Amino acid sequence: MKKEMKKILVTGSVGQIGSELTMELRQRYGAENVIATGRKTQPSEKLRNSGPFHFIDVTKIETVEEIVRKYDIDTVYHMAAILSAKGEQNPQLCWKVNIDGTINILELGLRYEMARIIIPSSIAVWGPGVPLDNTPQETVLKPTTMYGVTKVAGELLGDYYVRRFGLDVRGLRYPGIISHETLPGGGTTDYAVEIFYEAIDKRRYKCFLREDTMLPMMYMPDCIEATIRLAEADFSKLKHHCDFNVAAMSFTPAQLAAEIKKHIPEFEITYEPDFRQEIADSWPNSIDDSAAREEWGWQPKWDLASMTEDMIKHLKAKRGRS
Ligand code: AKB
Repeated sequence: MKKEMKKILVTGSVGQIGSELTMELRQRYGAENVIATGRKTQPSEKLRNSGPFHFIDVTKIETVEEIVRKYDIDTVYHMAAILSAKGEQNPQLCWKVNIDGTINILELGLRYEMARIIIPSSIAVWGPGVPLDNTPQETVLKPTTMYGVTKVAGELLGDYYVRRFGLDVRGLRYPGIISHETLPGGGTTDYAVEIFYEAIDKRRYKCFLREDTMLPMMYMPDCIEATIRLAEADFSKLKHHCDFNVAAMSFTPAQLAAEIKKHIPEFEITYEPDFRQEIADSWPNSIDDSAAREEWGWQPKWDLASMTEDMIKHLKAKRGRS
């Protein structure tokens, strides 16, 4: 008989999404029931003091298995990944972490008859040939980045484990995630977080994408809500498993800068596109998430205006600025 969701392992818990997801899961399921893990980066005091934390390496199955056995883990939120920009600088590491790490988690899921595994995917699964506006759930997946290649493979692997072994695996395609708690690292959408820090600290920002680069984005509270809502959805109602499109808002750097200017009128933005422009150009402008809305009730709450206001409020308080 399958276990229930009682002991949760979060990989990549020191990262941008993992750090906030862990805190929310601890709130909901009890701090001692959520085991946070990371590879090298030291956790914040807040994270370390809020419940168990261990260092593991997802590419070395024995280091993960030790924690699975120690805590009798039945659920994994597998957040550890190398993102798009870092993946282009080190494609082999990207493959190793994202593919070896994912299959290790899936194998442990089978071995220990886990109740549920959540493996996020990304808008990076798309590439040339895809409709750029309102990109459908079912469409061609031909990414041109190593990160995208690993995310397509991760979705297919997850779906394979569902079909072949009956393992409960779920995943959603994150857009760029914007947050004020932990900085993102190594992504193409990172500009949409950096811009807020620089606007508050220096009143100016040099953007590494062109001003008209439209990308799908989401505010962290919506990201956490989407992830946990999918994890808690009734499995029998899911027609898809590891590849749900989820959308919240889309904007260009120029539109974000204009929104920031409403709160910080002196703010100035300049543009100096680098290698990340090509990555961004291969991703959609906006996505159709009707499958997520129908199958598990996805409904975003934050838009560009409300997210910008909230980001500035929190970051001003954090940086001690008025
Ligand atoms: C990245 O930019 O690589 C990530 C993503 C969209 O998955 N934020």
